[in-house]
Amino acid sequence: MTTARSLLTGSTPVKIEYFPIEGVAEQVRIALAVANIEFDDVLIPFNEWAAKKPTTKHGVMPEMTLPDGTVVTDSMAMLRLVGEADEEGKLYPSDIKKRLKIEQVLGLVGDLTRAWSPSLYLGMRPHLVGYPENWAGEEKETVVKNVREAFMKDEFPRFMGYFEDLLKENGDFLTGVDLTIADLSAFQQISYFTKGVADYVPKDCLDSFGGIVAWMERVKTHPKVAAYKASKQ
Ligand SMILES: N[C@@H](CCC(=O)N[C@@H](CS)C(=O)NCC(=O)O)C(=O)O
Repeated sequence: MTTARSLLTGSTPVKIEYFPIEGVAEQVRIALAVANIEFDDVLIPFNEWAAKKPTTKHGVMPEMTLPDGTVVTDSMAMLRLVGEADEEGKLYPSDIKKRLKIEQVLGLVGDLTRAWSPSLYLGMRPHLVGYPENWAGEEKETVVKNVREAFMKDEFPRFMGYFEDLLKENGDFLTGVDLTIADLSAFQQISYFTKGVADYVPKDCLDSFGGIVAWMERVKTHPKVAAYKASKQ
């Protein structure tokens, strides 16, 4: 039987190609580090993307190339594969009850990402939501402000409330005592809001969610996560 670990390890390291940002690839990079799988972290500069895009399977990154040459697309598929390969069996345990909890959290993270999407696209890719590609000026500023402030007032606290409930119910991490791929995925999306990179999303937006702040600290100080982060500095 082919195991996830045998797919991800071989004579050459697995390769992950993505932009030189955290984005959707960081959860996979951290999972690889936690699962103790050597990988080649290939950073593609933004100015090389136009030439590379047509060579990718679905016109997007990340792409993962397994030691046997198989190309894998989609960060969530990668995350599950790497989780399954964890030598300690904790990142994505085979126990179906544990997996069901993890899947529900991954779905919730997907819902949060989707709820944030209009705010993101209005700012970055306005032509995809009905505005000119070069949209700029006062009108853009006002629309982006209104949409993002509405998100921060209603949707953000609603979602953070669900994550706080999960922590109350499950303890140290979102699905129980162990760090799983659910924590890595949620951590990546939630920490984005604290980076000060999106206008009208204040860096201190999590201050009133003490349970989440404490959980984020536990994720960051998990020995393998901390070792990975330190290795990148
Ligand atoms: N579902 C995919 C989405 C990948 C995706 O949308 N990648 C974006 C960057 S986060 C991309 O490659 N954008 C460049 C483009 O669309 O040309 C995943 O999670 O891997």
